[in-house]
Amino acid sequence: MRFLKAIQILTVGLLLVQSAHGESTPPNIVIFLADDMGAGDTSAYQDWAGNSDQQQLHTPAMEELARRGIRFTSAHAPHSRCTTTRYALLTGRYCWRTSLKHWVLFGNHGDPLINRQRITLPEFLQDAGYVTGMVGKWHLGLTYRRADGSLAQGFDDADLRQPLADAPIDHGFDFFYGISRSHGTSGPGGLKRLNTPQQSTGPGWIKGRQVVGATAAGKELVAGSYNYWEVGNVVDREAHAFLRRAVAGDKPFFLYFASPANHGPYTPSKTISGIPVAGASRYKNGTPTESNRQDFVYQNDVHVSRLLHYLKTTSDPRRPKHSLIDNTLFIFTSDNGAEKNNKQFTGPLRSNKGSTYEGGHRIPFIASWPAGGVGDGDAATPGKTQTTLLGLNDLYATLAEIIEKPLPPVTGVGRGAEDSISQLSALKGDATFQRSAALFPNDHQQASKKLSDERAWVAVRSNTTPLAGQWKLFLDHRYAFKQEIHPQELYNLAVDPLEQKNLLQDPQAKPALDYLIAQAIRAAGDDGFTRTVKTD
Ligand SMILES: [Ca+2]
Repeated sequence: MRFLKAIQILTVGLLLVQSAHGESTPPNIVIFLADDMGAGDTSAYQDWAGNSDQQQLHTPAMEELARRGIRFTSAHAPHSRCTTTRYALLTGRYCWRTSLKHWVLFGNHGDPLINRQRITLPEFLQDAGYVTGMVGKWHLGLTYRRADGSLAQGFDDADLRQPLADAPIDHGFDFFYGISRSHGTSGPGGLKRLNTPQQSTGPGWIKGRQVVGATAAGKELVAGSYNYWEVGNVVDREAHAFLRRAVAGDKPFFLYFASPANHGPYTPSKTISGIPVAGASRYKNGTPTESNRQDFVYQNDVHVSRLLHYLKTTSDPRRPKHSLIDNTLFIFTSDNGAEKNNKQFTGPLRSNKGSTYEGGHRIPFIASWPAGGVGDGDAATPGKTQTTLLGLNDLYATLAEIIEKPLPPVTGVGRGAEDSISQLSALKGDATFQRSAALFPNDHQQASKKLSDERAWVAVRSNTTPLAGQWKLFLDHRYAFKQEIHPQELYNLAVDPLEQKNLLQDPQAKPALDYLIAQAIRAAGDDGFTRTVKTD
């Protein structure tokens, strides 16, 4: 064992030497974020989910990515819903520290959730010389303008011909082509959402600051400019256009592909760049699924296959003789657990999207970066599986370590990444990596029968308690709102993965309980943070 350890240390040392001698260049980065997709929704996790070939959706591109790289079986969305996870992914900070303690931003306006003074992940990468692009679903709030150019109060008094006053390009993206929130509520044009001068559904496609389909007829968009069944085509087209422009330059690129699929309504495109999608999804045994929903999940696999194909077949202008894929960190993941509460989609977890039980926030997560030692890049051999804890809020610090740039401070103007801990060694396969702070997943549909603030539960999840196990403590909504500790449920996932036996009153579990409470006290508050900060 000691000999193996020595080899590991030597290997890490060699990588650093390579870096110091400039032989490696900052990697390109692709973060592909599926919507509402559980790990059971991809055949890359078939063995983990326990699905038979008759019930497992076949997602060959995701399987290929997993063979090239590494998949995590305990990766977590920081929250169990769309807006909150997207906030935490882009800021490295839990959304329960903001005014939005749970659930999502509603309506076509929604005051922008990301403060302008905050350094987002794409801004951080811009500062490091990256060209940054986003396609797809934003769902973090927009500010429109009225006809006279003044700031609109919301969608009702907005003039869609005026440029947006706050949009993704104000938060670090050089390029944005996407939609305000989920595709079914981002624009009119079908599914009984009529395109009229008074329509209140949404602006449809946004390019930079411009509403693509704006007309002089109030909120009425250009006929046909927004079509639910074409969202896959459009985001795919714009993602590849961004990549082609980026590769023509000399900067590394960061692409955030926030896929509208597979959030309802299920509207698979007929084809994407000639690849059939609608009607084309199959179970692993080859049987057509004949399911609109499965087709829409499969649409994500088609996107991934097209991105992989592009990266494999395009030369890297910064690294002659290599294709782009060698020095691209490609991450596939989802914004929350499976939409449906069904083990076929959630895998062996309790509950689903909208829950602080594992099914709400444990997600598929696959990463590949051959030049950086994240997987071997060989699609012919099995990939690695990693069981350590990871949160999507960790990507910020992980990328900071990769590009060797210090994180922003956790206080003052220009703060950022308060809850982000680098997972680089875990991505490289170190099975002993332990996340130094607990994870704090949030948003619990089981806490109230109706939508109410009582759903803002926060869990404290750690594998590093003084008591062996994988412990998870549930705190009710008063933690997020008032920093008060009111324990509700305690589970040891190592022996109780389905979160069935509440050990809160078990005296033997007290060391774990005390540890998790101490973690929660340290992490509490809107100005709190959980990453390690050097104070000297
Ligand atoms: Ca979602």
